[in-house]
Amino acid sequence: MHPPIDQESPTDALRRAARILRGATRVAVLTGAGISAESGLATFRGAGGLWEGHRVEDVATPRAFRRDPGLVWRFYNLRRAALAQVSPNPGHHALADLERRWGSDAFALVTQNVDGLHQQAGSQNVLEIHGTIRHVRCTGCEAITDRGTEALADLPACEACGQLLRPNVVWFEEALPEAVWKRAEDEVARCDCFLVVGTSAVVYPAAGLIDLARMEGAAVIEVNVVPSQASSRVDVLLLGPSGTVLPELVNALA
Ligand code: BJW
Repeated sequence: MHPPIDQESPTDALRRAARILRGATRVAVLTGAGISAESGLATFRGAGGLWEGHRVEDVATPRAFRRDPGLVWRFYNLRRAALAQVSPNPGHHALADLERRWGSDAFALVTQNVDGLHQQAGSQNVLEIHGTIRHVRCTGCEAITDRGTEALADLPACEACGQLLRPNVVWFEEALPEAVWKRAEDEVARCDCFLVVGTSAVVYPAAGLIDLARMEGAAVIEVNVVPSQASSRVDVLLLGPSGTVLPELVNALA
């Protein structure tokens, strides 16, 4: 558990985090929308977030898609277009550096993000537990196709069967992709150090990985610009933008 924030300087917290990380044999990471904020992608919650001006239930549930697929596709097409304009930031690159240091067999990156920026930064062992907006899935034949960031129709149709396509992401009330989720749980349960970056930790089951890591004896390091729902149950809280803090953490390992 981290000491009260006012009792430890940011430098001491960084040193302590580096010491923990250096001693770890296996490392797992959980990222959320905050890590992509410095690339120019909006987070979900809070001022200026993606949900501002949208009710979550209007754009991120299967019911919403059945009710008004045009509205849901407008929301996702805007985000796909934004993706074509952005690139990974130093936070993404720092995590790719960590994977190279530990090796992909001992390092796993579990992400709630659907933007693909970790892979673009060079991360290899990436588990996308909420899917990816670069892929579409047919509501008829279930075929999954990689459409990258190409512009799609307002109501895109499957080339094979003509049925309506949907973004291949996990909406509220939907199950996470089983095999990917199982691997994420395995990696987190086996790690000695769990790094939690840029997530409000309010969405389950992803947020439950923090408790799993703690239960299995891993040390938890959090990076966020403000304390999150997870902060009271982590060992070190590094307050600051991940695009600055993660490169500092990598440097502190040397
Ligand atoms: C920075 C920064 C910088 C900013 N540097 N930091 C147990 C308890 C309670 C509820 C449930 C439960 N189990 C299941 C539920 C229900 C539900 C749920 O969790 N609800 C809660 C909200 C109450 N979960 C589900 O429905 C899940 N499915 C499921 O459990 O299936 C079983 C089931 C079946 C049938 C019925 C019920 C259950 C599915 C969840 C799917 C979530 N999908 C979304 C959309 C994905 C597609 C898309 O992108 O459009 O995933 S919702 C959205 O939230 C998205 C994100 O991945 C997810 C998490 O958000 P994230 O990443 O944390 O972003 P923010 O914006 O919240 O936070 C950003 C953070 O960054 C902030 O802290 C900032 O401070 C920080 N930050 N700049 C560092 N520069």
